[in-house]
Amino acid sequence: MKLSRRRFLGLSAAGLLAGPTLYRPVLADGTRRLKLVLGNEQRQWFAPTGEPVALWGFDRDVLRLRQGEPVEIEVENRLPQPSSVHWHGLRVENAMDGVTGLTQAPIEPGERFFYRFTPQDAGTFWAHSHHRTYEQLARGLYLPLIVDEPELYPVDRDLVLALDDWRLNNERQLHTESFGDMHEWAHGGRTGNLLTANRQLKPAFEVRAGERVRLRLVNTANARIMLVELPSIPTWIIAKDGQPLAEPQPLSEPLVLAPAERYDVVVDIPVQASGSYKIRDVGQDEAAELASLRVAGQTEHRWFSAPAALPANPLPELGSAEPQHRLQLDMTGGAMGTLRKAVYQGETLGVQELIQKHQIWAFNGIANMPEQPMLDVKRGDLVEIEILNNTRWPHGMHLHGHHFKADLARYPKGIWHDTLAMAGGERSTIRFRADNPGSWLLHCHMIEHQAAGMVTWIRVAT
Ligand SMILES: [Cu+2]
Repeated sequence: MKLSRRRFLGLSAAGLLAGPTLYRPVLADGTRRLKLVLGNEQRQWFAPTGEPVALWGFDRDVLRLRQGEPVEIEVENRLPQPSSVHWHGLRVENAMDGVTGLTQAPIEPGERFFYRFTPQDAGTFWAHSHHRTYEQLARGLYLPLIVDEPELYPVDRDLVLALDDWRLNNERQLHTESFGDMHEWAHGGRTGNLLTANRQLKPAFEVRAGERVRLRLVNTANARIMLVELPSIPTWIIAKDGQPLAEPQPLSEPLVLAPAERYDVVVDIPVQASGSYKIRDVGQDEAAELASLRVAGQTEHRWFSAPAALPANPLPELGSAEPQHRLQLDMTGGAMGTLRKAVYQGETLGVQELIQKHQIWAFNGIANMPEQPMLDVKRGDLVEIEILNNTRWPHGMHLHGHHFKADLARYPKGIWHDTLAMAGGERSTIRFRADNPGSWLLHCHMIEHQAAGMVTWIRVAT
């Protein structure tokens, strides 16, 4: 079954969010130019009676790029704080990675920065601030990012679901006094009291009976691990963290979605379907609706076979050879943990002193960014890191600039990650080829944990 581009675009425009990006002119060298503005945003979550909720955001709902097409993205900062943009999961050049203090200086208020890169991989990604992230992400500075495959993947509808939680105060505005709350930083991080999908309350996406729908799930929350329950209809995972599965895998259980993780799934709306299918977070005491698929009408065509695999992205071969580097990363700290002291900015400090400096987690006994990288490698080296979660808390480990494989049985076998959810006490060996030169972060994406110590870096020689 193949749909024409025109039909696809028409359908997806109706389904919101997956419409074509409005590009500015193409430069002579084939580079697309576009602009993103970081600024204030208001959401009418409690209309008609309530005040709009004041957030920060990008000036669009979704960014859509094309695989292999160079882009120049002008980012203008109209916020009262310095900021930056990290292209989460895109294997860009190091200077474009958006990590302040490591790959670039912050973009000051009123200033701009030009990000230039060529997306190598098609798939589902997201862009977000990488400066004072615990505050800026909680205020809303993120944007779903789709890189389209050159050949249209055959579905009737392509929907993004950027899932978030927000903490509002009694006035139903962002709870800003709790940014930097050390108690939360030492526990599970900042979680909210209002869930949204695409910055909307329980949006209902219209679908038709008989349609095949691609859902791109992105967890954009600071720290909430979601357990996403999809409708009980035929469903397959086709990609994780932007990277296709070699074979689509049928899915019948809720999906664990740690902060920054993404899944692309395909669902087939039954031919006899009617009414509404809910998508819920069942990870909390009470299940909460995130969004729904509302059936309106019928398709004329039918899907007779399971979805095909997406074409693989050009990732480096990992092979089965002995790695050039093999090391351990021992995660410690947090509430109910065993951390007694750690090195912070070159000084060994006890727990009370660490807490005074807003630190409470450590990698290999070091809280926060060490002066020297955790690992120095040559370009192309194979690396294995055994990550030991010696804490009582789950974490979501994110490596910049590379994708890796892990050996956790919870995940479909052989898949790629840029972010790995790890339960308390769990261990996993990740394996990757360090083929992207530069300085790259390895950190927990439960952002309060990163801010309170769970971050290190590796350096890949040119
Ligand atoms: Cu963590």
